[in-house]
Amino acid sequence: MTAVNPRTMMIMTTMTRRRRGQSLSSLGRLALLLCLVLISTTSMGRAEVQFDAPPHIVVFMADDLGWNDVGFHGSTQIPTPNIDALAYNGIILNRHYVQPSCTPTRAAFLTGKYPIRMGMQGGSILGGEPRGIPLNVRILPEYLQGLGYDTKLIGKWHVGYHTPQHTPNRRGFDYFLGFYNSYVGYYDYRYSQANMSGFDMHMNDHPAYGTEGSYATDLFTDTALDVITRHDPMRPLYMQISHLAPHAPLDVPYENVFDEEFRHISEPNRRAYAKMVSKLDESLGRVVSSLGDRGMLSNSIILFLTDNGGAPIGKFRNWGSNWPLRGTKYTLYEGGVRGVAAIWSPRLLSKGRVSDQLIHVTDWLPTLYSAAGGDLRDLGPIDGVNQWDVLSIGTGNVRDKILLNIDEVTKTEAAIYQRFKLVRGSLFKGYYDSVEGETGRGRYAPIYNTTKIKNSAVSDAIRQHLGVPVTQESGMWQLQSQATVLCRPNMTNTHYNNRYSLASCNETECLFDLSVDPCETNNIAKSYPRWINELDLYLEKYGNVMVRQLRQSVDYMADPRRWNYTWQPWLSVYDSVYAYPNAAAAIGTFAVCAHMGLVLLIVSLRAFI
Ligand SMILES: *[C@@H]1O[C@H](CO)[C@@H](O)[C@H](O)[C@H]1NC(C)=O
Ligand SMILES: *[C@@H]1O[C@H](CO)[C@@H](O)[C@H](O)[C@H]1NC(C)=O
Ligand SMILES: *[C@@H]1O[C@H](CO)[C@@H](O)[C@H](O)[C@H]1NC(C)=O
Ligand SMILES: *[C@@H]1O[C@H](CO)[C@@H](O)[C@H](O)[C@H]1NC(C)=O
Ligand SMILES: *[C@@H]1O[C@H](CO)[C@@H](O)[C@H](O)[C@H]1NC(C)=O
Ligand SMILES: [Ca+2]
Repeated sequence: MTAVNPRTMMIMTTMTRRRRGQSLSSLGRLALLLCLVLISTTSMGRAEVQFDAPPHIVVFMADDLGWNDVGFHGSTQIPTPNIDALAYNGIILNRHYVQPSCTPTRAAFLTGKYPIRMGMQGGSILGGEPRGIPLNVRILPEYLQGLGYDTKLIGKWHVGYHTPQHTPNRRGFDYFLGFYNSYVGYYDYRYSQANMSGFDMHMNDHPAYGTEGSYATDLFTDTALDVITRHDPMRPLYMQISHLAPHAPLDVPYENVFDEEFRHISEPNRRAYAKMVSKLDESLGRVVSSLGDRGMLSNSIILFLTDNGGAPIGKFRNWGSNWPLRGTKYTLYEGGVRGVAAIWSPRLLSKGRVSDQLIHVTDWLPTLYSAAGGDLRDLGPIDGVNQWDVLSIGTGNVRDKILLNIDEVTKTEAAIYQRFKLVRGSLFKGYYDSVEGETGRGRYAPIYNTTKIKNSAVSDAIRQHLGVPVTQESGMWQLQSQATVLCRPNMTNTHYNNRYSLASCNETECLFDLSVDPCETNNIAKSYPRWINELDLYLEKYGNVMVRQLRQSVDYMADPRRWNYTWQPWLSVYDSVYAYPNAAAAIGTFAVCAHMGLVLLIVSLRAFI
């Protein structure tokens, strides 16, 4: 944008602040105001929005949900009738890629940028770690507010809270009920990190003392229903329900979950996990019903997705399963990054199908913004692409490449180009690379109860409030079979599980042809040097623009003991290293606006002369 060195900016800002005692945020606001005035006078007569009213957008995000833990991917072990109903009546996004852990996925979702652009490509933010999405990056709810949306975040945030400026209310959400860190206990809402421990549930800027005691999934669902009930249906709503479930710890719900339903699962932890997923499913049903009751469903877009793959082993083990995909959360194998996802909306023209379109989590910013009637040019340079039109129509492709990640600290990287995927490096000597989790098949698995899906709250709501027939049971079987990954797609036996020996990629790079080897068993690097070369160039292009990780050591000033045993912002934005990019941006915006202003002035003066 400007050629000024960011360090110079930093120094300039510091000087300005010292000299005039002027606050950065007011400088930013001034810059923004000037810009708005200029822009509103120069961009009159923009194209009208196509629809009568912008859609309500509900994003339902699960945390660490495994590929194999929804019915529509072929396992009957954990019944998910509401999630399945949404998927079968909408579009199953069967090649939806995310980042391998929480913070990077959420950052990518909210900004439309690959995390490497912001130094967010590494691990998730630890409690007390002073970093977050840089303040100069605008995020999805801010853009939607610009289109008149009411914006609500319920549940997990996890993209920074060290200063008040990094918290949801200052970043485009006009309502927030949830937690800042990577997880909390399901009943006590406490989070612990190193020798620090404290309460982490907040309503807007305040600790939500007194909410503890109800199961987190219920707290978030009840809050969502409350938001829907109070919402004026004439105003567009953006509601993001970022559930804690089914992230570890395995706290089972006390109510509304019946043991008989899970008796076929012999591993007790897996059974606990199944109950947690079941509550998640119930939550979706209640939210969709409530949208129906308020007359909002007929103009809604509902996106269901997980932030990363399940964790069948290791850190934050939740006994999720990514079978038959290889690898777990944290890895760049399919089990880590090919995330469960589905979308439903009456606005989608072609529904009731499985999409193999390549989608990356960065695509949701432009896709939802465009569906909301926004002009994509507002979003500036991003990595996400608008998938709405091809999703809706059901043909075409807008993406044939995805950067899965480059992590310069762990030395892992991966990318997809058409059928091919290149993977380099491993974590913990490949510990997470070959695990999948339970198959959920076999003689103890229950039959797939499609009647239950047809009678689910989601199906009921669609039938009743849209007056349209829902996908029939025969259709469900067909979609389920299409959405089920077979390790060797050309084999016809669906229970085929006799593998090649897994190629080890921790010492050499691996190239896989996902079209015939979605389970990443067979390294074909030696046979396809041209593709290695293509993918290498692609990775190098991003390697060159990568911002080094913002990783910070934990600041013990964040210790909840200092803050009434509650996790909350502990720094002022001036103390924070990452205030500077923001200051630079404010000055940058101001400089550009001043420049534009001058040009306009000159042009108008010329007109007079
Ligand atoms: C917690 O651990 C850190 C680093 O080990 C130490 O500096 C700090 O004093 C400890 N705090 C308490 C209250 O023990
Ligand atoms: C690669 O993985 C194998 C086992 O999967 C392990 O024995 C070996 O030490 C690993 N090598 C490196 C360099 O991590
Ligand atoms: C399937 O679910 C329906 C309704 O939810 C129930 O009545 C029926 O007994 C179930 N079928 C089987 C075989 O479990
Ligand atoms: C498997 O099937 C796909 C199309 O479904 C085809 O393109 C591919 O060549 C087949 N591979 C083998 C090894 O038969
Ligand atoms: C401190 O936390 C307790 C709950 O743990 C709460 O009841 C009390 O109001 C809080 N005090 C302040 C000053 O916020
Ligand atoms: Ca996660």
